[in-house]
Amino acid sequence: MIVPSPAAVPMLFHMNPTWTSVRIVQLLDELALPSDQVEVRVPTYAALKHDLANVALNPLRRLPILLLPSGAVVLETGAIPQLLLERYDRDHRLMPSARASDDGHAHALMWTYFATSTAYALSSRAYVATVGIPLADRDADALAAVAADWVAAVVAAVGAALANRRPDVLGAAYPAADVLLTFDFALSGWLGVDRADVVGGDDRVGGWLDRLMRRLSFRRAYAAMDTMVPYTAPAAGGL
Ligand SMILES: N[C@@H](CCC(=O)N[C@@H](CS)C(=O)NCC(=O)O)C(=O)O
Repeated sequence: MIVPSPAAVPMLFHMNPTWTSVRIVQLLDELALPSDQVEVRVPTYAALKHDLANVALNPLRRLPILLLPSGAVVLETGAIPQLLLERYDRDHRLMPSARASDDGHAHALMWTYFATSTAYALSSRAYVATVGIPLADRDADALAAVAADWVAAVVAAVGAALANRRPDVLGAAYPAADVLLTFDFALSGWLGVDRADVVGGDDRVGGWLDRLMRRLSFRRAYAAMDTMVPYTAPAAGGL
């Protein structure tokens, strides 16, 4: 992958809809930026791993990578959305203003990192235990343990937040965190985790997830998963 230097606009490197970088692709869609404001590049796997220009951007050879016009490189799925929201969500459609006197911004920030750390730690555990491993060779006990941890940690927290009817997060008045968190739920479904486990049998969480998966931005960002995802949301409505 040849990286022009300096990039004219921020450049996001993303590869496929089962990778955490897809959260940022969806967030960019939600930000509704003109296409000349942030460019999305899709390298090949070989380029990510072996191309020297790419390895220089992230020696860990992982995505997402955000390359700024200054040449600065921003890594981490938590930091990139925060930066993009600070720069481009100027009318605070997706996340409450940090200057607001209530705690809406703090709450929203906490949930964006809940998605990209707490939830991701579990969804990626399921990914590693599943992807590329034939069904017969998978460690059923390990997968059951991930599903149990997922329900106890993620579904319980989301369920409690929804029950508290926060208007700013997980209620979609400001949907940035909800959008980021959709990835972990969708990935679990894609990995074959039962719908009952993905939402822990909690109808409120199930309804929230269904609404999120009906968002146009979700369908566009995850379009390539249509043929892969066993869990699909109902077709109408919006969050
Ligand atoms: N802590 C990093 C982790 C990034 C990460 O692990 N990305 C995965 C995709 S989900 C990756 O690039 N994997 C490369 C590979 O599997 O070879 C972040 O949150 O951005």
